[in-house]
Amino acid sequence: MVNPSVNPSVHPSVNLFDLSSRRILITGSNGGIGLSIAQGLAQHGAQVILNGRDAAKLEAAAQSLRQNGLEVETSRFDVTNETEVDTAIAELLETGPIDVLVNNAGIQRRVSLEQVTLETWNEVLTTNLTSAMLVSRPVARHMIARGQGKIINICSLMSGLGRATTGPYTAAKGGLKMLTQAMCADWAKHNLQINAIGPGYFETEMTAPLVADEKFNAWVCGRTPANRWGKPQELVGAAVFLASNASNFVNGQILYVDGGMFAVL
Ligand code: GCO
Repeated sequence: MVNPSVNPSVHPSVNLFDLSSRRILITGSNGGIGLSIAQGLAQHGAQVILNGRDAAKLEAAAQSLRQNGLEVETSRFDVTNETEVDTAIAELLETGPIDVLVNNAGIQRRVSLEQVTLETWNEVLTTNLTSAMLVSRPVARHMIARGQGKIINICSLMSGLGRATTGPYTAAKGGLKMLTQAMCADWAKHNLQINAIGPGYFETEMTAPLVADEKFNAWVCGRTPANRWGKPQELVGAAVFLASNASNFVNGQILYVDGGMFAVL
């Protein structure tokens, strides 16, 4: 007697996490967390498209993956420039679909809010939040027409918690969490799944000054239940899950990958 609660169509040989044949665009992926996520997705079978503003840095990042036998395309555009975004996405769609979009591009400018300039505020909000709308808009139109697609927004621990001197970043990442939920509201009915990853403290170029600061390093290791910084490759599992069929009924969610920091006082 077959157990009716077990889905007969799921056979052990089916790999829910298989990314082969998926074409995945990762913005801001010529270094840091974006490049680590791109490498991990490619290692799990995806065809990745790296993005960045700097052509030389982008090509160097692509070579670093290709020399490991990974399939990599590049698309140079500034995620804050509407014309560059629309042109680049149209060009990419001429040569194939975009199955998954990872909105990773982001910057950090540490300054207290009474000191921040409007220029710095706008730079952070545009790069970390508005860019996700600018890139997702043409990609979502394509995904809606196809009747399928996935978007992963790289948020932050600071989508839910503040820290002194990171006001613009915190506001942007908090907005990106809510934009994830807004995208779900608009696009889930078209079979798009839009979710977020909230990294905790990871050792990257962006956090290098913090890692080097003995007092701050001690605070992160003490405040994080896992008592350590994350390694960028430790974000790959969450990205593979949210880019794969395993998350087809997950929508509008944020998955914190933070060693437990968000869960405890
Ligand atoms: C900081 C850091 C953080 C981390 C990360 C935490 O100044 O506290 O830059 O913002 O980068 O975003 O989730």
